[in-house]
Amino acid sequence: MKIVTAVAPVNIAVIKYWGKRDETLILPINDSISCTLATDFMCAKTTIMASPTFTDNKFWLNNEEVDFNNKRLNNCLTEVKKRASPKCADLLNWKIHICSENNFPTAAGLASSAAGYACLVSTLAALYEVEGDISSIARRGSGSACRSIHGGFVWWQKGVQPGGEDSVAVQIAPASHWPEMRMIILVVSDDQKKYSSTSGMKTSVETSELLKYRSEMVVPKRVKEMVEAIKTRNFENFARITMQDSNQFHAVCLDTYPPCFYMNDVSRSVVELVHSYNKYKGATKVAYTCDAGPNVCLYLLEESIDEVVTLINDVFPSSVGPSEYFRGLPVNIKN
Ligand code: 2P0
Repeated sequence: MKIVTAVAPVNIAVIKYWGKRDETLILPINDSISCTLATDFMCAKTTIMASPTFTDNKFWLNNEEVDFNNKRLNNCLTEVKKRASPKCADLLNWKIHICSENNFPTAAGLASSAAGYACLVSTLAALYEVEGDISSIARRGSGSACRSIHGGFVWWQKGVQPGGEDSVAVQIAPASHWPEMRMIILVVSDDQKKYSSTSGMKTSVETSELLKYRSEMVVPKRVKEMVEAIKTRNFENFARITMQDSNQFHAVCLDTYPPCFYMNDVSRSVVELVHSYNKYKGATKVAYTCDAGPNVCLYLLEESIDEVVTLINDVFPSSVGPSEYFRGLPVNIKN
């Protein structure tokens, strides 16, 4: 028998992925950019055991057995097996038991599927000794998962090939390139989100004219500016583009018919607080970004951490959300 374990962290996009041009291959309509968190906080951990004595494939997620007959899981497994090392020929015929867990709320808009599938594919790749880039395999599990394969600042290039061979994630720079960069995750609610990202973005593609404009006219320019801001460590530009892109993503959600509401009053008051703080400082010191849920991620530099954490804790009493997170544990970026 053979046992392998891997961990993969969450990533938080600063240029959002929203919309597919191919639902089966999970090919996006635009490029996206994110930062991957350090692994010790908000990560998925997966252990896989393969044995010639197992009679069935089995999968446990957060200590509950779930159906192995899941399309995305099986797509990932098939793709990994295609690239298995010749040394693993026997192993390919053995059944596997997968055990995966997240150390943060699942499906609360905290990129749990990104960490989950990145971790699943990394563990499968270790099991079958796959070499080379595995981001295009993780993409088949969940689009955003391809970005969690790398640490630091990561760019998912949408690619042009119909089969998706060039729809891969690449590292723009490791975390050490900008060691002062930090995130604060504000868990406004750990409830499961109302509409899944998968169905929300499908409806957006079908109904939102703003999304078409965004993917064709806005994102390509923004991606270039963001890569430049990261390469030159220009926080002012990094923060402005991050906030503008979050706002446009939520505008697309509102332009979707019927609309998807992800942010709530608490998220919006964090947004207002960030703008007031930046105005008071006379410079852009903090950026907010919200995904498909009400939680807010702040990007800021180490020099601002103490003041911003104090401010958040003063303005939002711990009763607003699970205090351990809401009090704003600064998170490092993974190398
Ligand atoms: C992102 N999100 O770039 C954006 C921002 C949510 C809002 O990637 O259908 O869970 O599995 O490919 O990866 C959520 O999308 O969707 C997402 P699927 P996924 O982080």
